[in-house]
Amino acid sequence: EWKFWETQPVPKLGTVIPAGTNEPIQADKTIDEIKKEPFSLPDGFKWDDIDLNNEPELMELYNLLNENYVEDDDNMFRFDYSPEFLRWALQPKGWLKQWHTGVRVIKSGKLVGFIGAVPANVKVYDKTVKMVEINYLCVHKKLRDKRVAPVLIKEITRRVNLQGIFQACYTAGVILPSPVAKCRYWHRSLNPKKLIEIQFSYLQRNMTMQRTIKLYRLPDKPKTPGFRKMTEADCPQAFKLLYDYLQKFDLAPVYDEEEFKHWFLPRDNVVDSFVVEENGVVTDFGSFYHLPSTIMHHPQYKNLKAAYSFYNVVSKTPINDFMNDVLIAARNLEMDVFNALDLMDNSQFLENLKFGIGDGNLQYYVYNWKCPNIQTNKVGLVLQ
Ligand code: YNC
Ligand code: MG
Repeated sequence: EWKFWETQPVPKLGTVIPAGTNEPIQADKTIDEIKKEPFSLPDGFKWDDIDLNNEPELMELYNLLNENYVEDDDNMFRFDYSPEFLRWALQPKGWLKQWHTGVRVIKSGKLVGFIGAVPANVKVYDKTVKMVEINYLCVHKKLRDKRVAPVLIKEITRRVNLQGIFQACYTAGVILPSPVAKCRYWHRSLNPKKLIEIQFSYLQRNMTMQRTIKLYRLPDKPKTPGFRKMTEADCPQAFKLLYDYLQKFDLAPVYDEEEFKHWFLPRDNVVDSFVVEENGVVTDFGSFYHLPSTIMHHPQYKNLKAAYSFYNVVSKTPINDFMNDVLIAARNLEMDVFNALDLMDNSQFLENLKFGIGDGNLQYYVYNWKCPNIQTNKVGLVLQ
């Protein structure tokens, strides 16, 4: 057990870290302590960085993930990150091509593995640390259980270390040594009939389809005066709202205004943000990203359209009213479901707005860091 992870600077499962501890496990390496050569892949495979600005390469990554990335526990749905979404997620300020690390079959050139890193400043308790966020670790189904994932992880670590960065954060559905926090997804039906037909959700006992549709019905348009899509002109104020809000969490990104614009200015079918603005004053901010899933075996429906709650901050509108407007906006973009984690202040609206609890947890990790566990409502970090 943990043949790979026990070699890594991560806390062993079950260790309790004393209050007040908040530091690296292993000291930063000097440049000559970092391997200059890439780690060895099994025979017949080679490293190849993916150029996301090259359309055919972007499509190769899209297809690898579309066919081989994360599925639900019952293998009914698989994430279908769009090409534009992958560009957005993997090219924030400071992105590097060598952190879009691919593995190809030498003979055919086929892309069969990937891992991505992007730079981020992350606050852990009272320290802000330059890290990377690791995401989109994927090994082709035909290459599973051959210890390729540890090689991908060691190689991205080497490439990140070469830039003077020694910490990383990442999330996974699986338990690894050792989670720093644990969150749960909740789901709010927007198109209950479809969700039931594809068995994403089930008709409750003593409920008819008609009563279910009525239960989840939302008004035609948002109700809060001044609620609208965020524009570039809103960014200085919306940025300030979010920046100040994130200070109160024990695990949260620290953006500058440029990064705020990257992550939150609306991009069609990628990310949407909304504000409440009256007389030039932005008082509330909310956002979600678009992450559809492929429905793997259904005669009629091929695709599940899902909105994922990103960051939300209210300073004037009651949270339930504001998030209800966000739900309406998502429904008006033809989303079938709105998903949200129970982190930040989300538990204040989940039950009131008819979200149902999901199955399985999302575990949060910080590589090469030791600190006590963070309560779910003190997590202020949402990865894509
Ligand atoms: C996982 N998700 O325990 P041990 S999340 C990390 N994250 O190691 P093999 C994982 N490690 O137990 P396979 C992992 N899943 O021997 C498994 N492992 O110590 C560990 N799935 O490797 C596992 N994407 O190659 C074991 O397994 C070892 O062929 C086994 O490949 C695994 O992106 C995987 O869920 C996940 O594509 C690639 O199953 C494959 O099964 C797959 O024999 C579907 O691996 C897609 C999927 C994962 C999504 C994600 C975050 C990844 C974080 C990686 C860790 C980053 C560390 C920080 C690095 C930078 C440091 C700096 C500075
Ligand atoms: Mg493998």
